Amino acid sequence: MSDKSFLAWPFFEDRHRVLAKDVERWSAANLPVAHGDVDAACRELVMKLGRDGWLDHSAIDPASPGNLDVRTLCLIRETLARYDGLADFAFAMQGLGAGAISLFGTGEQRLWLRRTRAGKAIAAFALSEPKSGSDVANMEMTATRDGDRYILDGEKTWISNGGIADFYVVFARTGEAPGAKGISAFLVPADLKGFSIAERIDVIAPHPLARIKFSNARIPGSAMIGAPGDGFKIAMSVLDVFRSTVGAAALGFARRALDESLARVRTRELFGAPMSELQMVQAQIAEMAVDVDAAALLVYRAAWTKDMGVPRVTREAAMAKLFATDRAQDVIDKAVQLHGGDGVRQGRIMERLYREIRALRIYEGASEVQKVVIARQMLAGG
Ligand code: COS
Repeated sequence: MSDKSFLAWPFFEDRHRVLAKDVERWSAANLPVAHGDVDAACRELVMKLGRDGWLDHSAIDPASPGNLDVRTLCLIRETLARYDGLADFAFAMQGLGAGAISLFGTGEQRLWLRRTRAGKAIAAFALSEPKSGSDVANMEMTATRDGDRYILDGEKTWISNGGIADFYVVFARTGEAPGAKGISAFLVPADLKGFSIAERIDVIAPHPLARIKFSNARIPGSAMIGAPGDGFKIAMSVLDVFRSTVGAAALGFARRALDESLARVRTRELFGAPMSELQMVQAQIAEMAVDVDAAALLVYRAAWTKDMGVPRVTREAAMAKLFATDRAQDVIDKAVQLHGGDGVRQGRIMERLYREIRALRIYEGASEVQKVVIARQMLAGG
């Protein structure tokens, strides 16, 4: 049983405590799913998460718009990640993919949210390019105005849900100004003529991932999200919400590693006594526990700050993501060590966690980018 004492922290309201119990119960009954065919597994997960109401939290309700509750997003991600990394992925990508529409979409664009929340449409966020990952302002993909339409040309890569998504939120250069101020965001349905999947990408913790291509793909002007030139700020605002939730997923992986380690050291005998009696093992457990609690404090501080209506939580979200993903890597590494040979045995939980945690220090802003963001805000006095 995972430590739940954090739920008593003042960051939460009673509705969060109820939700935490419900999502725990749901996860225990439904997860993990078989990962053999990740496309099929993700489709099934999105369907189930939508059917049972969890995706209602991942995007705003077009019928009664409010704000995304970041504490709720984090609690769900933390719990799903503890049970099944692919379930966390499926939940998170619905939110990230639909994020720009939730925050900035027109009434017509928000109609898509009914389908993402119901698990009937799969969403994707298409920002990175082969030549610009961390340096977003340097993107090359273009959206050229042609009367009342835009023509999309270029490539995006590392696109989660690429290949199974029903629509993509795509960022492209519209040229109002050089750099960050000349980028706009578009809602692009996957059946658009001129859109194709250029390559499916395999990674160490498999999930749907692709390089996608646009060749003379024409979309109506009404597909633009926000105003011309607002794309960079839209992308950053979406990441402001979802970066803390990446920290929450890392926290879920780390908690699982700690739970598994506690169970092991209590029962596994070494030198005539349970491993837990060895002080070197106790030191590992203590360090893991401190990292888990410190990560949780940063994650839920960032989520709470955003939910309190602070418009930009860039620094808090960056700190939460940086620390939680980095420390989770270390917690899991220690847990692998405590599991000995079983820690690296294919198909076992520790081996899975060891693979699943790694990408979180890279996607949605690599650790180095988070450091730049934090340092800039500190130096600017903000
Ligand atoms: N919310 C709203 N506006 C923001 C913002 C935020 N969180 N962050 C920056 N902006 C605004 C800035 O205020 C600035 O506008 P003004 O000139 O009007 O003030 C504009 O956007 C440009 O910002 P900045 O000068 O910081 O841009 P940079 O090109 O220097 O940004 C980093 C650099 C590295 C911080 C940025 O490119 C980044 O976050 N990269 C990582 C991207 C990422 O996460 N990729 C993964 C894709 S998802 S898997």
